[in-house]
Amino acid sequence: MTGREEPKRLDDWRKLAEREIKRDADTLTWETPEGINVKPLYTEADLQGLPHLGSLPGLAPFTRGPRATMYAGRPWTIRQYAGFSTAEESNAFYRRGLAAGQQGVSVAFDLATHRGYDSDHPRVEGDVGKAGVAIDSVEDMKILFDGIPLGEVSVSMTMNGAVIPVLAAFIVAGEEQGVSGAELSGTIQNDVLKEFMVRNTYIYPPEPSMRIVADIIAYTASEMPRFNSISISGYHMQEAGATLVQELAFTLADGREYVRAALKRGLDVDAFAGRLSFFFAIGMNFFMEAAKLRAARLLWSRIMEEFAPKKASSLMLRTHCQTSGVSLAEQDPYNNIVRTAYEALAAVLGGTQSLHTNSFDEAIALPTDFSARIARNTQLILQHETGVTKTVDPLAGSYYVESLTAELAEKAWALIEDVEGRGGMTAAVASGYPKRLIEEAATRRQAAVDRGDAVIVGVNRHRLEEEAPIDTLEIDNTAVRESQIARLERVRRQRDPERVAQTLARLGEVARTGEGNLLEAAVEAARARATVGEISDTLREAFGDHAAKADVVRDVYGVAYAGEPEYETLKARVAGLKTRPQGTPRILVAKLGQDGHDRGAHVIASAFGDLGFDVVAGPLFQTPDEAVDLALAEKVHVVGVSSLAAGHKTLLPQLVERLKARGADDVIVVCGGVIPRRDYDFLRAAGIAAVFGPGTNVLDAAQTVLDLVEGRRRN
Ligand code: 3CP
Repeated sequence: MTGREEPKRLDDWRKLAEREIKRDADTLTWETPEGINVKPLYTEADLQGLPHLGSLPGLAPFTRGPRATMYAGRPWTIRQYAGFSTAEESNAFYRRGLAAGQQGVSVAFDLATHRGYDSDHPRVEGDVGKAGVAIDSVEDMKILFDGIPLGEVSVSMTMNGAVIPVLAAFIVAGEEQGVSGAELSGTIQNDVLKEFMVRNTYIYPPEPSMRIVADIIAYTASEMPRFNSISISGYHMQEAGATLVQELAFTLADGREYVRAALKRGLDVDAFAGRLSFFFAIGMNFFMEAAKLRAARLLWSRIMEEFAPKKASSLMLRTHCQTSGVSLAEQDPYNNIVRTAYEALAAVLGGTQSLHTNSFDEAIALPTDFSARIARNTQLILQHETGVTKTVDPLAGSYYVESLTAELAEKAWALIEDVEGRGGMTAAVASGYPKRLIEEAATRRQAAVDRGDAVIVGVNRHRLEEEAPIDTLEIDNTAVRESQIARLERVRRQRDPERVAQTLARLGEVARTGEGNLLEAAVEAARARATVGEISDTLREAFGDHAAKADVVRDVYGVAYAGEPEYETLKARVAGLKTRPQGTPRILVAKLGQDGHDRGAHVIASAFGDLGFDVVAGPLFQTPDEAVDLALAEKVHVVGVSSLAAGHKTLLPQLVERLKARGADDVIVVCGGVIPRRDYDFLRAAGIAAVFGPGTNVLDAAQTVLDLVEGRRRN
């Protein structure tokens, strides 16, 4: 078919299509959450005038991939993100993974480490060793990589808040393994802007946090040429509910901001740009995800052109991808294997450099050896059995995928420019703008799932009558904490206290004066065996702590439901309580411990608010005592705790106990989030009135809470 004949032939097609479906063919157009109208048919005509066509892989603007031969020359790195419990246990897990075909290591740290607390700190009692491995000092880091040659295996570390002490400990662990900084290869996440937006493992306010990023870029550029200084991450944005356009735009806008920060520090663009790396989520919108990676490379090279680099590699976007955690369901969990496989294929067709595939039990717990094996094998099978590695960018030229690439690029560029108009990403983040857009998208998505407009098999369609339990991994965090504390005490006993004090004093001076490099000073402190907590506290003294404000979006969930009988009935019930003795039901939506995943809490706060509840959105990182203080001050009927980082068994019973101790046992406590079924009885016995696991319909949860408040349902 030639372009000239097409209009008439297209007309014929439309007539035929409308005869087939007996309605207007335009009704088949799907409007995605990105606001892209996906048509049922793309043709050659859709390629007309697309500006990005005709490029080649390995050559700017790299739309078709950063390497000339891509996977035909070398497949992507199978890099599974893992870490739990102690350094010994995580080390054994990595070694088993590497022996079984994994190609790179990716460390998950526990939340205590993320937030710069040693394992013996009272604020982190529920967090040690839970959502990742506990690292307190170089001694832990050495154990973590024992028997893993750091000169050969590249190591990625997801660390942002406590990035200075953790990277310093890694560098020293390398040194003591006989591997110099120049030989170390790997990546540090070091992307703080998205922490303020979605992930929340920040420690310091934005300005000193940006200095930390720039100091790390400067240090690695001169001392660690094989090391990627940053992993500019959209992953957590999509996990928090962002559309793909938002994920793309905000990530690239963050990248632009980091380049500016490094330039401001006096670096030459070509000295560091080639070692900036990226990280995206890959969700279930298959073709759009592949197109997103192509659009990302195209736009990044456009952004980098502004800084006039001389090296072509400075324009190149290289990325890690992870299949989407939020797309996985607790219900009928083996479906998650299938979801992950499709997502992995989309990442590969989009041209990722490195990939993590989630384990099917991710929505419930940490992976077991069994689920980790399936996740790893999903990639090995793609690499060895499917033939997808043999041809570079096999989707190129597809009418649909090229159109999507162009449309995503265009929409994301408009949002990038919008951010630019607001003074760049640091200013936009400070104003809460991107966070608000993401939360609105998340709430809209939740309403679509609850209404059944967005189908999730096994959750809101084809749900099983009865779920068979699966084996999940449980961490005894009391044991982990005790063993960490024992090692910490040993480290403190054996080190030279004077040297520790001197190196920490020097670090404090570098932080306060702005003279010198923070990482360089922290490496000295780490060599002296200063701990992660001590190094972080030294920086806290100079920079202060950041506290985010909890804003809740309104009129998004309710708008999606307006007029629906179920929603209106519930709303009327809530309104009816206003005139009854207890008045409008008041709920505190609380986050306990160092768990910063707040999408669920915000969606609940927003939806309950629209239903007419009085909602108090609690701050992040509360201790049970602090949550009780707030609950009593605000005179709430209900405390709803959102828990996504496995601290529930420690922190929730404490909360109930403290309420009782303060004579407030009439306050109803409910919880939701990533809570395995096997813990439900434990929590109920501890006084939790209702547990809402993953995949709970928000209206069902609201109804249960209302029943509890009205006394129709007993605790
Ligand atoms: C690659 N190479 C090639 C070819 N392809 N050489 C010849 N022919 C080819 N076709 C070379 C590269 O130039 C490079 O060498 C080496 O092979 C490795 O390739 P790579 O593409 O750089 O791959 P890798 O080392 O795996 O690095 C991938 C990136 C890195 C760049 C993306 O940043 C990375 O590994 N990121 C991972 C981030 C991560 O794991 N994050 C986990 C987040 P040279 O280096 O010599 O050039 S987990 C968060 C989960 C949620 C949460 O936060 O809790």
